[in-house]
Amino acid sequence: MKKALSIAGFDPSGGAGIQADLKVFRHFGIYGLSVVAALTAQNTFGVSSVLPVDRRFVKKQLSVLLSDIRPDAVKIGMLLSIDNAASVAGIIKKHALGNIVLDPVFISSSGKRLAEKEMSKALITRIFPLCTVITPNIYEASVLAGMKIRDADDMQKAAIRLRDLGPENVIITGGHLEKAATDIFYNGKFHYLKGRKTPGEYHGTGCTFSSAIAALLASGSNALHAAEQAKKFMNKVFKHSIESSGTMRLLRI
Ligand code: PXL
Repeated sequence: MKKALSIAGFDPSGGAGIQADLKVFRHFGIYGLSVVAALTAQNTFGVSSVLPVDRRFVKKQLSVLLSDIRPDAVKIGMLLSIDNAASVAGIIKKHALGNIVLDPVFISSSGKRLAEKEMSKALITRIFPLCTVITPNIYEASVLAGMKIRDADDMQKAAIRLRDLGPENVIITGGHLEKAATDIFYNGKFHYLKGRKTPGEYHGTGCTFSSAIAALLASGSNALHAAEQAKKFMNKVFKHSIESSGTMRLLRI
């Protein structure tokens, strides 16, 4: 059985982070491994508090796990501290792991900081060169590329800039641009991942999409095929989301 590892944050609501990733891995028939890099206290209204896991303990979780089990893909989500980004990069290099998917996480939908201030620099210098795929949304891509993104042309420019920083494939998700829910996939050529914008706020969309890509890479898909299948999966889960008492709906995975 193929295996995928999620290195991400803990979300008690199960909509984002490690719990969401494990459900997605299971959906695609992939055995899920996980290393917790941060804790959160949150519900469907938003994130109330965050707590980093000490970098030495993140490193310990990874080195003990990887001395035994080798994942076929790795999804990296909320790391919270720059120290954690450095630890994760070091271990991925040491074990020469492949099929690395980075979902850059800076801020929650409710506005809570989920990363230290200099995280974009740490991700670019440490993690980007290791990545098979990165999956920023419009906001994350604009922070990472250092430019405003107002339309589809800007998305293309940002994708080129980001790929120049090291990742093999860049996907900028367009769900946060008005009207469009088309994602741009760039691997030296542009491809478009079509979706209909589904009304409402959804919890954990970035986590769900990126872990679906990791699962598909683990099962042997190439990056473009993985992205296309992951987008189809997203279009399906949006349709069957779960009502919550908070401001965000939960995805049914
Ligand atoms: O979607 C960003 C995100 C990632 N990881 C965890 C989160 C969130 C947003 O709330 O809680 C653990």
